[in-house]
Amino acid sequence: MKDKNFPPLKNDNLLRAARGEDVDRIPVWVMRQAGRYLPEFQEVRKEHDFFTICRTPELACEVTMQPLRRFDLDASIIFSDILVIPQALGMTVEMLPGKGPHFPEPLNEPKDLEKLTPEGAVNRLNYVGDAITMMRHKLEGKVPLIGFTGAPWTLMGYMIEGGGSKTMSKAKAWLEKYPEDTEKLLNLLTDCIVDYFEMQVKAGAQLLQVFESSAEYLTKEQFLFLSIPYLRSIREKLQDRLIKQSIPPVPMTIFAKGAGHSLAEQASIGYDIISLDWTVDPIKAREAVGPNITLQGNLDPQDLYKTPEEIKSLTRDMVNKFGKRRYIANLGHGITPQTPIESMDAFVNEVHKTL
Ligand code: 1CP
Repeated sequence: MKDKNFPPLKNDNLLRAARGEDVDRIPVWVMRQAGRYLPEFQEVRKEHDFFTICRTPELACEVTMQPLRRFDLDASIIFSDILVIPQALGMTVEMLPGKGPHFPEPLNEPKDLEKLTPEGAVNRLNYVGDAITMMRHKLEGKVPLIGFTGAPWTLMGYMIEGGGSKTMSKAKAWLEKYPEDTEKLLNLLTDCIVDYFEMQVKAGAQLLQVFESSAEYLTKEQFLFLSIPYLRSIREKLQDRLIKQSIPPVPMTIFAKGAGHSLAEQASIGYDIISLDWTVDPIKAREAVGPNITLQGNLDPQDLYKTPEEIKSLTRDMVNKFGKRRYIANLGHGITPQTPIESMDAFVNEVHKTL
């Protein structure tokens, strides 16, 4: 935004690819590029609790910057987590070392919804906006800054399971037992996400990604019923609000892991970019979404355990399949803590050699 006096953008390849314009080189970034595979991230984590890093703009900016110092990336993503929304709604979320997120008091039954505090929730997330604004200045226009959220179904899953789950069985039981309360909760989360995204754009986010990471637990029918309508509504409501305030729209990405069965449907809800997990064939994806959507993805994160030569060859094959227009290179899911640093260099630099 003009009044914040942000430095001009020097590398806008990500935004060009999002708009379907020509690029100087194929833009590449990596989901979870700031994270546990980086020793310097581990150092910061030794000193600070996970959510303290998220809530302290200086620390959030420092870890957001870490991968950009090492690798020739074309985007940064603000350091945070999807679970800051349940926290802002009044739930306690802890990050247990080696185990991941834990909710001591998950949602067990519909009356627990009364404990949620949607009024003013976005104000309790102002620290994310502060980190975004600070990061835009610290980036000095090097690359664009991505903001993000979890999608309603994915957040609902964590709020009911109380943490990660291999089956989402509690959340799926809830869907069957309480269809009306499911709708109520998904709508509540949708409204909160729209407020949150509006705040992120005003703070300086230049692209927004919605993580529907738990789409993989839904059947196609459930995905079309429990995910697509809310994703559509997030985008429509946000764009309406931005237009009313004469704020230019920002490109939006949907990453629905495990929803390769519904690419045409994902392409129909107004998002600029569809991010693919590694199970989806790029050529089939392009056929399904048509020419006017940008695709992002989708190297298998496990491929980064291979030798640099193998990684380069797989990366070239991937880029050749996607083609060079309307394409953003990425992994098919987050980078894992076990990934060797050299693998990131092999991946990122090989993408850039292809154009
Ligand atoms: O660099 C970046 O990409 C920004 C940081 C980022 C993002 C985009 C983090 C930091 N988390 C996320 C999103 C996120 N968080 C998702 C969506 C993306 C995905 O599917 O991977 C999900 C599902 C979460 C929830 C979460 N937070 C998990 C998964 C739990 C599970 O088993 O289901 C975990 C392990 C976390 C913790 C977390 N978030 C981020 C980091 C670096 C970590 C590791 C925590 C630590 O340092 O102890």
